[in-house]
Amino acid sequence: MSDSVLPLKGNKKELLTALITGATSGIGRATAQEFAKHGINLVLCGRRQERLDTVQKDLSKHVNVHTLNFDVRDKDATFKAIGSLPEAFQTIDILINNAGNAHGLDPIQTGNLDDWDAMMDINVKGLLYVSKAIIPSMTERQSGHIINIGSSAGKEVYPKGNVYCGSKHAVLAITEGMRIDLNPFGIKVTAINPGLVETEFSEVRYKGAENANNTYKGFKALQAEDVAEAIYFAVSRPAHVNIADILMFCTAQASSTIVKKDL
Ligand code: NDP
Ligand code: 8X3
Repeated sequence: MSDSVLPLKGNKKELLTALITGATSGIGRATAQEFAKHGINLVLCGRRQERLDTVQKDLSKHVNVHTLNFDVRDKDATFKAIGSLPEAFQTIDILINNAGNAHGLDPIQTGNLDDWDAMMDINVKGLLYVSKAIIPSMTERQSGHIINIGSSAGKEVYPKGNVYCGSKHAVLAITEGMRIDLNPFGIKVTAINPGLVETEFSEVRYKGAENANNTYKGFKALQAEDVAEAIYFAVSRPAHVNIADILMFCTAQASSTIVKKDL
């Protein structure tokens, strides 16, 4: 299926290109797969080159794919990588700011400083660096769509969530700020805020698969593909429609702290 002529401002007729951060795993990788199904060319970003190569190999059968290996915490590396894009990939129509994780789950009084740095540097500052590298070309063209992956943790705070929730509240505030500032340029800005999604997220949070195993037991969590479909829904709306904000849970989840489990 190739319905990649999506309704961005200006009725662009050539194929669209999306840059996805955190495309080596979970929601980012599933979004790359979903976009490839719809004929959207891809710039896939992450730190694990082997995984980038695997996803590229898989999706190159359907669309043009370029990979960028950089750590979003590293300002210079971020600008250098995005500045190095070959001409065919320089026009980014859709930016998916997805790279991010929770690091640790501790009460504030015993929280780990390195974990705090990681969450603020990756989830908040990394998102800003990538956006800063891409937004000028969108304002110049007066066209584009930015989708920031927030979280239900950006809308409510739960025990031991402190800094991760803070980082995701910041993502939501920055998203709303982007929507206001980019309004004169006709650029769409969307927040996608999922609850529990079964990815490698918990392995990172608990620093290893062993400890993470219980997170998704006893209920069917959202799958990365469910979120990817919501993202594609947002990018495929008509030119006059901007999906501002989606909060999505699995059926078993009612809030950050209420999950119906059959254990
Ligand atoms: P995963 O752990 O599966 O994926 C995280 C991705 O982020 C990986 O591709 C990783 O790539 C990338 N990443 C992490 N740190 C960096 C870094 N410093 N520089 C560049 N890339 C980085 O988790 P999810 O797919 O679940 O998470 C994706 C987003 O969704 C995150 O923003 C997360 O906060 C959010 N989210 C997740 C939920 C969940 O329950 N899973 C719920 C709500 C929101 P690599 O290691 O190769 O660099
Ligand atoms: C990830 C979902 O509930 O672990 O953002 O914060 S949660």
